[in-house]
Amino acid sequence: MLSSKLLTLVLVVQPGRVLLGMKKRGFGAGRWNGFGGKVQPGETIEDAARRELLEESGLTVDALDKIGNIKFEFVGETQLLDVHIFRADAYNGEPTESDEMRPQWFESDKIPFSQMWPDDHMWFPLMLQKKKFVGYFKFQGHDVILSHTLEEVDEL
Ligand code: 8OG
Repeated sequence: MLSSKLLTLVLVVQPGRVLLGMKKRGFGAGRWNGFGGKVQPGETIEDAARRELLEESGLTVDALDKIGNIKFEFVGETQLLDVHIFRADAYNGEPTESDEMRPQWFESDKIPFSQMWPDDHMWFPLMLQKKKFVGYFKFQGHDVILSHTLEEVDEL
């Protein structure tokens, strides 16, 4: 039986561009990603998403839209990562480098998928079109997807 760990991920989107951060250390280091991390005890998932966004990018947001949920299995590991993905279309503050992330804007048609988690190119187009989705990805190591499901849903 696999246990699961709750994680958040926030994509800040502006017309024609997306804010990503280069992960400087830890899990996913060397990859561009949205901002997020583990949900702490006593926190709601959305509170955690806001806290991690602020800690990693220096930004606050008014509205966060739930956009996706992906579960990740890593062969040989007993914990599923249950990642709750949010999109924000407006933000306050200036993107600021943190210990963990170096933020940078990317044009929506120049997203650096070759330097991102290998599942991202499959669901980023849905996220950019504001379509909601659920998925499951089974990884061998951090680079190889052995199998996956991904489907659009009306509600999360
Ligand atoms: O706290 P930590 O930095 O370890 O959290 C991991 C972050 O990485 C969290 O925001 C969730 C996110 N993440 C995964 N897997 C994947 C993935 O395959 N693609 C993307 N874009 N993000 C992921 O854990």
